[in-house]
Amino acid sequence: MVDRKTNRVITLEEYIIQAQNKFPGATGELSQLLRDIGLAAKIISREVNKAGITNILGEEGSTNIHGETVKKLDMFADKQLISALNRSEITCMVISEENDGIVELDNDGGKYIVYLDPLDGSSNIDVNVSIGSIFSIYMRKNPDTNKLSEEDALQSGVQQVAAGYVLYGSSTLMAYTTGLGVSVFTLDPSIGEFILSDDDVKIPDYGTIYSVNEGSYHSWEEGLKQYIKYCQVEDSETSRPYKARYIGSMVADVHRTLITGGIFIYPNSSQYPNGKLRLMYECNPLSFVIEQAGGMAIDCNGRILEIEPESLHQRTPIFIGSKENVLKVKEFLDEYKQETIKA
Ligand code: AHM
Ligand code: MG
Repeated sequence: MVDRKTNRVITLEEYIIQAQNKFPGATGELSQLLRDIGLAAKIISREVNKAGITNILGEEGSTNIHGETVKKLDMFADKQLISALNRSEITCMVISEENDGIVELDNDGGKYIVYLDPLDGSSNIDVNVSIGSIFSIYMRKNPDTNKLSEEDALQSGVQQVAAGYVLYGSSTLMAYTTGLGVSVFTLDPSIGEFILSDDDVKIPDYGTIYSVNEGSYHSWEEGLKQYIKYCQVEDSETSRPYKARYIGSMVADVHRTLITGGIFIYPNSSQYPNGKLRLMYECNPLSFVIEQAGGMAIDCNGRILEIEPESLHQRTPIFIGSKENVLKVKEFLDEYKQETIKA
């Protein structure tokens, strides 16, 4: 996007400073934090792009706290993001998919807490398919106490002050919100800068793509099975059957949903009774972005952002995307829940 006054492109750095200047009392700390994440994203993007040639591909050899095999790039991304956040001494602690418990940073007086999924979709790393980084930023709940605790960090998604993601796809892009709409920046590798590509993205109210791992069909609730059948039935008025698209990287699937509309689902199932995806560093940040773009995100009961978290790494089912699609799946879930209750 080109600045109309100056007729030139706007970089992430410039955009953040311009946004900050609209709030005369702002300390600039959140702006600095977003710039730090932008810097780490560039370094991770460089490494992702040369992964095949530097022999960084493959497994690191250990398993993370969820028992999943850790890839080398996961660890690299985790280290880069944490050290970028440590630089400016604004963040007191980080909670990351790759670390059990809280990671205390050097500045225990910092007022921000950052949740990270450093490299989401890691099963796609070795096959050259899009992956991403996700971040979610909160103010510390008890800034006056000396000791940092999990309690400081356990806040519902509505308390997020900013959230976003970086998608390492055919190009690298960063999308984020501070609660005033969603801005998207694309990395221009020739100058090493994120350039503003859209400063108020809106998700279509209705879309014709559904995105779910259908291999798990037989372990779903009846309501979801019936909804997916509904997506597949022909009906010209609602442009059905829908198309099925599933990348297996939440960031990529949700970004496509943001742009084209439709729905992304990772449900509860007999295999994953509470869903698979993590509330604090996968579902909350992406729900904040989608809601800010005019969409919706729910679990089986209500808004994802209103879930009161009980633990740092808890999981939740998620139904996220265009308003009309999310309301439709909710109708099916509610209808069949009622039937189970009656039976
Ligand atoms: P990860 O954080 O270990 O990469 O796992 C999360 C990923 C999501 O990006 C994606 O939506 C999901 O796992 C895919 O899971 P599945 O292979 O069960 O469909
Ligand atoms: Mg993940």
